[in-house]
Amino acid sequence: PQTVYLRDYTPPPYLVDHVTLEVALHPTATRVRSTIRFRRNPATGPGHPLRLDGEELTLIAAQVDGVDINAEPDDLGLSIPSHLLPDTPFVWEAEVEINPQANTTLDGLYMSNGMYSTQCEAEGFRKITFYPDRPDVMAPFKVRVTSDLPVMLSNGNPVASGPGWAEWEDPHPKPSYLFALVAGDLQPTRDTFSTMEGRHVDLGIWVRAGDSDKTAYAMDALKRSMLWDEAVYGRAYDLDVFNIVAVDDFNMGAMENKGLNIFNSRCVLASPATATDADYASIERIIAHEYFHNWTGNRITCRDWFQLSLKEGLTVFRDQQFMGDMRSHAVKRIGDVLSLRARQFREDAGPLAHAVRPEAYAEINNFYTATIYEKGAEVIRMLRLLVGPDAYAAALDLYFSRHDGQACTIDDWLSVFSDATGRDLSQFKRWYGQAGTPHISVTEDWVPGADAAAPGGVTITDTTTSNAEAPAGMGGTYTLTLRQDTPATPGQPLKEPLVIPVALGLIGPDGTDLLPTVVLELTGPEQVFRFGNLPARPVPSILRDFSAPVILSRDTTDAERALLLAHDTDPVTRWEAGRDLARAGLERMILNGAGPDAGYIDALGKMLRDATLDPAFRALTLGLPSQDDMAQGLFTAGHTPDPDAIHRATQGLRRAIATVLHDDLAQVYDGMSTPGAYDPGAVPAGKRALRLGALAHLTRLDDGARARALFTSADNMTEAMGAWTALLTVGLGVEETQRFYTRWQAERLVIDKWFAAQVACAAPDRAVAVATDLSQHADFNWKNPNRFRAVFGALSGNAAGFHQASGAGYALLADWLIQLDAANPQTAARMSSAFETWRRYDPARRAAMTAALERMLAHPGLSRDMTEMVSRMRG
Ligand code: B3K
Ligand code: ZN
Repeated sequence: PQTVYLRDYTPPPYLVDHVTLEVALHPTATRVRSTIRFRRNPATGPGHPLRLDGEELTLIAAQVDGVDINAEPDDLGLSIPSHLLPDTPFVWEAEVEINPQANTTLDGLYMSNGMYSTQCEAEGFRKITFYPDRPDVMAPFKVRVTSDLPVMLSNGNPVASGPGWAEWEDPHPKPSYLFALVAGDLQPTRDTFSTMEGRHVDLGIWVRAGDSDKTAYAMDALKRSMLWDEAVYGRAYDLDVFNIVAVDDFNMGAMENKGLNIFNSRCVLASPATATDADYASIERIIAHEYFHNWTGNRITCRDWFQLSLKEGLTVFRDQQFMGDMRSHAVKRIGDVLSLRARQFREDAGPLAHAVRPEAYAEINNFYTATIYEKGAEVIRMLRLLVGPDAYAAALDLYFSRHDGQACTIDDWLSVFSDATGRDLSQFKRWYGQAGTPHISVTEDWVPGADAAAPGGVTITDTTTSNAEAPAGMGGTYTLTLRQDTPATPGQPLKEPLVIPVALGLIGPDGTDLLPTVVLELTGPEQVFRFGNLPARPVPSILRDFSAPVILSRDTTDAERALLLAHDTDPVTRWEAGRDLARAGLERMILNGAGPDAGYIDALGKMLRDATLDPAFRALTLGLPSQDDMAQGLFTAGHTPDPDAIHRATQGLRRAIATVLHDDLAQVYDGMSTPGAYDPGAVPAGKRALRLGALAHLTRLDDGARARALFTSADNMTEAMGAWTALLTVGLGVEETQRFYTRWQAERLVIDKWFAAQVACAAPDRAVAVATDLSQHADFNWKNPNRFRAVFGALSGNAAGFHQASGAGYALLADWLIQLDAANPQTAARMSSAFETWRRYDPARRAAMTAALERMLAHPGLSRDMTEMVSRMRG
């Protein structure tokens, strides 16, 4: 496939002043008439042809200024030579025919369950009409839809409507990727919002008949998001209506189309009986994320797709701040760290590693990655930490005032920060261009003082910028040497040092704070920091609040970890200390055949019993590192991970925790019940998380008695799922699996869970068989991305099951990806990253994984999406 390079960017030679679309919907023969007012871009000079992208369109007729023009489209669009176009503004009109029913890619205009829906980001608009389908061409749109369906929606404000037609007008210039159109037999849930600027906004959430009882939470989350963006970023909504539509067949979570967000049903519909606490949190986050895009993405958009993180990294950072404010900052941050490591560090460590601002792509849809999104958000978090919250707020105000209505670059974004703060960000900019996760290693030195520490506290010296010796005769001196090193990634063998903010605190041997959090700036390959006037040798608490997306290594002892777990005042490093203890113990079990670590279990017991701690935090502490996480850690440390050994060790540790802490777990289980009506709020959700975490352990010992009782009595999906999966995980729950299905057969989102949990919880030697059986179930619909992902996403997430030594997991997934690719390349390509870890494993597994990659690559007609992903993975 053709590669697109950032360095080849050129501005658009023609700009668009206005677009009118008339869309006559028909399942197999939809007609789209476009009237587009073009003008030459004075910045690019004369002589350029007018290039219009267009794919899978049948051109009926085209005119320039009312005169028929003989345009001959190829597979990718058409060009009109400059000399056939006037120098003054002109009107392009075209009529095309498209077939939404035949569109299984879920990109462009397509049908799902009798309704019409669109997805245009990144390049779907070109499947609707001929257009310069690039984000730096922005225009106001007017849309007239005709169809025999009762509801017809598009971007902007409603203008007029009658039987069989509706007109919409979006006054805000927007790129074509934000275009949306929906038609169907949809039911609205309505509400209103008054902005701080006094605008009255009609809110609507549109769903299929029968789903209206599941919209209340999303509506509430939307209003809170609107209020929060006003209060925290000073940004008000800018149209008279804001609509959200739920669609069952959708490639990702949701899409921020201007004034008309389109959501995967799974990311908007919730009722206590059908959605878990995790679903509620994810709905809240995604509603906020798409809403926040109105300012960060829609009003200020990207110049080109290499700048994708400009809108995605910033919007993820904003949704993280919002969720922290709505729930608990500590719990939110720990959750974000977990998913960053699970997805982004994994990506950075393998053949798909790429920079937050990539330099080249074949298929842009392959770059909606954890690196663009989550690492992009981490980079902004570091920037905010380095400049401080006030300067961050000032820089954002400048960003909005300087760039509103523009299509921008990451350079523009950083210039705003250097202009607002006077700070030179040239080294910081490397975070955008350099792929890979930096490793920071720490060494320490301690010189006791001749005298007790003097009043006045700890002195801090960065020896790279100052030669000052610690004042003699006053307390002890602790020296911390930090080294940074980023391993090579594909196409980037050499790495430069980054600016890394390292938030640090020092803790005394008795657990007291010797030094509250300071932020050290690591800019060189190695830097030495000296802390003088200390009363005793401290234990460092490094990377507080996970101040940078790096891998930290430090020679430490279990005793120090236990001290941090008991006393660290920063919840993230405190949790991390427990995590490190668990990891170290598991590694000894895996590599040396050691037994479960009694010290770790003892420390865990203390956390479980500590009623002063937030239950949600305790629940996180109870979680063990995932098996994939262990595999990645072992690989990074130079070992070849054995998925079966990791599975056995994890099981062994769980059994030991259940046995040793039985009484504490039973007490937590009884004490954390949440009687009364289900409330999805963070506090009761935290209690349920802790209680269900305890249940998972107890189910190993009570033959499933508690879990069966809870499954029967549960009046909410969180507890029903928690009880059922606790049974499945220990090989019980056959009857409950049947009951679950019978009860929820009519609820497609619940049936997705039914498919997923059986595969995710299957024993390693059963997972492939379970997935195979379920793929033959009458309710398995491989063309629905949610259902496909339920089975095959769960398979690749079942580490020991997917990595079965026989290679059967690899072969099964490859077969299905080939089948899916022919219908839906985007989802197939996204799920192919299950193979990105092949280099970690032993020769036999590597051979089986690379054979699966070769087989996919050799498949005739493989999509551009899959071809790019598979060739990058194969390396
Ligand atoms: N911007 C969309 C993602 C589009 C993905 C295109 N393959 C959703 C979001 O990030 O908010
Ligand atoms: Zn986004």
